[in-house]
Amino acid sequence: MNEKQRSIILSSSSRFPPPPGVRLSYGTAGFRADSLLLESTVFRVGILAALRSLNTHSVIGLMITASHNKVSDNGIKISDPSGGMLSQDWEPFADALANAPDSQHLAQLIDDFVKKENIPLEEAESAEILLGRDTRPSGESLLDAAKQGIISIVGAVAVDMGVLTTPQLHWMVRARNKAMKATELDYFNQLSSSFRCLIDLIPQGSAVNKMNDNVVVDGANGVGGEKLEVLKKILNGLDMEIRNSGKEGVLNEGVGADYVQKEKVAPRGFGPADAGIRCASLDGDADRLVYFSVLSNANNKIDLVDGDKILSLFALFIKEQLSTLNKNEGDKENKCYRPTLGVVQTAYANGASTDYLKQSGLEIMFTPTGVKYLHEKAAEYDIGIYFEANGHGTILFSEGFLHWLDGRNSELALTSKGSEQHKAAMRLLAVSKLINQAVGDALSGLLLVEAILKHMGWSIHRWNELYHDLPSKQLKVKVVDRSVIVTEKAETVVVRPLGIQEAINIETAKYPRGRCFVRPSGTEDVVRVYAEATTQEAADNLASSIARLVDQFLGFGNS
Ligand code: 16G
Ligand code: MG
Repeated sequence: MNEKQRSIILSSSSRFPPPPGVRLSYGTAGFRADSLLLESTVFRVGILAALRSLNTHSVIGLMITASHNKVSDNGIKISDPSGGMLSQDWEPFADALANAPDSQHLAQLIDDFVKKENIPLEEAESAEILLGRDTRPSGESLLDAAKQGIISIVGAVAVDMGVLTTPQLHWMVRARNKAMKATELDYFNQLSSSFRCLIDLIPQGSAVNKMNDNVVVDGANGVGGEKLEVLKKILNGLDMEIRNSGKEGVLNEGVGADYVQKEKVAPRGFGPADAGIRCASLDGDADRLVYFSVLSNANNKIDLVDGDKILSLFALFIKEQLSTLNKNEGDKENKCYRPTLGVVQTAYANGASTDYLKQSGLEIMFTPTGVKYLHEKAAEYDIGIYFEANGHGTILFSEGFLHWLDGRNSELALTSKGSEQHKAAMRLLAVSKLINQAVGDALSGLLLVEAILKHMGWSIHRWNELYHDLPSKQLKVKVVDRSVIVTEKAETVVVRPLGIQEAINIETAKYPRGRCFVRPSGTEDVVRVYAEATTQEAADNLASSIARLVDQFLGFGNS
């Protein structure tokens, strides 16, 4: 790099020294820590985003958020040109940048990387980075640090998009790079018009009653609740009440999708008076969605309808529309395109959901935890549906299939307008516009669930009855060094330390339908344990005994 560029980096980075003695790592979905530790990291990620933009000749996104974590935490997620997560090849560079001890080392790292990747620095190229943040109070100053990082690369421009959900920012980055309309209003308009289209296509006589019409949403006291209030104003055809929209309570405190899914209790603001009503919960940056219904007689207990069941509902609907579309087409090659349809889950998927999906004739693949893995796998299909049990997921449509579908839809509009086949084509097209193609999105997911339930005439109970979850339990174990655990086969088998998997197998075999796995967290300094069995007591016992094993093998010995 030339002297001018070098001296800008040296002088601007000296204003953002790294906190002494702290090592931050890129993790599963970006950097996350106490907000007071993050200025330097966010500044440096600003530099990385500018370089990535130069390298890809595309718009990049930076989102300041710590998702479902506590309000005093914050973090930064990076959106690649496709709207997906940062390419994994760049993660080591992100790690190295964040941990460079001083400005000189930082400048050297950048210089080396620019040379290695042939990044067109100082070649009059321009770079553009869209910035978003959630509602955390630390967001504004961190956003400023990101801007300073971005503009310390010559030719790079930072565009502040304001307070957004994470999926909104990813959607905008994708739209910008496809030269599509990309404002927040465009996002809302696309969601509301495709939702309306699905509602207008509901078969006459679907059994909809008043109870089924109403949904109550927990906004986690975060950005999702705020945005839903805006969306609600332009939505037509959905009776929605929003609670925990952030005007009073604390972000993620006793509220939100992560809390509801992990604790299996109703969030604050919900109680026995809501028994029987369809309820949904978003996480702090609105990229996760779960449903639940409050039980009338127990203290805040709920029936949880998690990401696995959302996945099952989506898969069922898509499969039904595809088979209607291809009905009676026999061997007519050009008319009957049989798209590949695949479902992607992680080891956290409840075994009952996997059994159900298999019985429904769907192809299921497993990947490690983390959206970047699921998304990549789902993109291998014409229609790939992925979900984590925690409620993060979406449906991806391949360009090739959408192109064919568009053509088929126009043809059907001419030859058999309003036929079942034509409606199925229109529904699939509407789903592809409603559901976020960049990343899992609680707002668009919610609208799709609502549209499908109305289409089926189903209550939340009918939906929940698709299958019965096997009782499960999750625990976390504090260890000296979680990286000692190495897993394979989508995190279902531990290959290091030696011997631990054999011990897990022996323990698990004691429980009918027992299933158990351990994995190092990608976001916290812990090892996570998941156990499943036929009764809650058995799942609890299995999880506890495996947690003890983990502790024996690599803990502090303090079980
Ligand atoms: C991050 C991931 C989420 C995953 C979670 C696991 C993204 C956008 N988010 O929040 O998908 O389930 O990490 O956390 O990839 P853990 O590694 O601490 O269990
Ligand atoms: Mg989130």
